[in-house]
Amino acid sequence: MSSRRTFIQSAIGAATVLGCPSRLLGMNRKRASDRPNSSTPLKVISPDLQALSFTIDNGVKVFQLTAEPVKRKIAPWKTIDCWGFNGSCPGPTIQVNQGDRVRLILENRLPESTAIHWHGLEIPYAMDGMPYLSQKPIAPGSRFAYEFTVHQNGTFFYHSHSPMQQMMGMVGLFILHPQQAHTPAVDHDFGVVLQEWAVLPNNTVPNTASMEWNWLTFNGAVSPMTTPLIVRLGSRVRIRFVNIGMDHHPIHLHGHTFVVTGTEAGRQPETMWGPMNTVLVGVAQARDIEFVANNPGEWMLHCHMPHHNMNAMSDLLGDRMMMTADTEDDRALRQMQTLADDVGFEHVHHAPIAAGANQVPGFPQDAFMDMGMDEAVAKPQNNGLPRNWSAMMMGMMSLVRVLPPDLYDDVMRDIRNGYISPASSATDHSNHHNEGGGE
Ligand SMILES: [Cu+2]
Repeated sequence: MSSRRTFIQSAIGAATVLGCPSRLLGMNRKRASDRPNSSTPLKVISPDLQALSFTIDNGVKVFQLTAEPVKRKIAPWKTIDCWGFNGSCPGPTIQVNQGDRVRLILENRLPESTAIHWHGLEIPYAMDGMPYLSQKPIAPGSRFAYEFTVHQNGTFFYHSHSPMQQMMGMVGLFILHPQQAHTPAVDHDFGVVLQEWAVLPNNTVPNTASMEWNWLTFNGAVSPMTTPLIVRLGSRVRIRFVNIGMDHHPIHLHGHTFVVTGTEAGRQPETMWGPMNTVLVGVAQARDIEFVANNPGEWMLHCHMPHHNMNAMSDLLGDRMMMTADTEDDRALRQMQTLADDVGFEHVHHAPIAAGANQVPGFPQDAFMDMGMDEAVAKPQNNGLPRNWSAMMMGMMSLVRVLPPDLYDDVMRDIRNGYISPASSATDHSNHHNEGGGE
């Protein structure tokens, strides 16, 4: 069971020993691409979201979008009542090519009127999706056909222009591919929608009037339920971020340096590509980042706002009060264990604390909170991660798994076959697991 995990860990370790990233890059470059033709743009993968299919009518690509209430499981123990499209929140990802004629037929199954705005698209005014300005509000039960030719390329998005509907989740990626892939060509292309939600404990409906967000999602999931981005060591990777919400999100990638190659208005000239490892994705903005995945490992990708990489544990507490007096190790652990037992997760026993911890003002902060839920979020993309990897994965966060070629091929095969490897029993790398911190 853990043999392959061990193999993955040791292979990553071995590759690290080789050191020099450029050497790794050269070594793997030939095998880095799965692409038949590097001048054809890659389809964008938006983890945890579906792509929207289309039909062709006289050369026009026709998409059907249904605006409707959606139940979205954002965490293993939390499903919210949001609004979205085609049963999904965010809505399914639309991908078309520069120059395409597209028709997007919106059917409104919401209990109120709506319309869709195509954010940043230079299209005829009548297609802009502004109720009372460019069109009549689309009444519940009725439809409206948007039709235009796209002449831009880049990372765009669609959304309801009604603010409260936006905060209920009515957004989706709209990728406009260039006719020829941008150079240098990428080997992996991902899209991620950033959203935030205010959902009180034991509630399911977001409070769209609140300014205090307790759930923050990548593509409609909080970590550790977010699906990792799987990339081959040495490959060139693009990740596209879109932010619709009330906060700006500084998105940080571990272990790599990237450049921002695009904004919500399309490709940036190369002269703008300064090195970064954190990109601020402002409200209503898109940012494309690109990097060479030359550093093997399981790298965090997350918003760096501290409250944005936390989950709302109050939901696990249910109607119990968090007892802040429970700072004694035994009592705190007992309390956390009852929570964990309730939901079937593993309360990790536990990151070490100092003997005199209670004498220190401010204690505890993160102590006692480690809660692993590897089984609850098991999926092929997580195969090979160390035991309790999920314990510190929270909020607006995912992993970029930079895997050596053979291991990359293994995980991709598992994804195709839907194979989930059994959870490993050993804890590895243990950045959180020093002496005294058993399993
Ligand atoms: Cu954030």
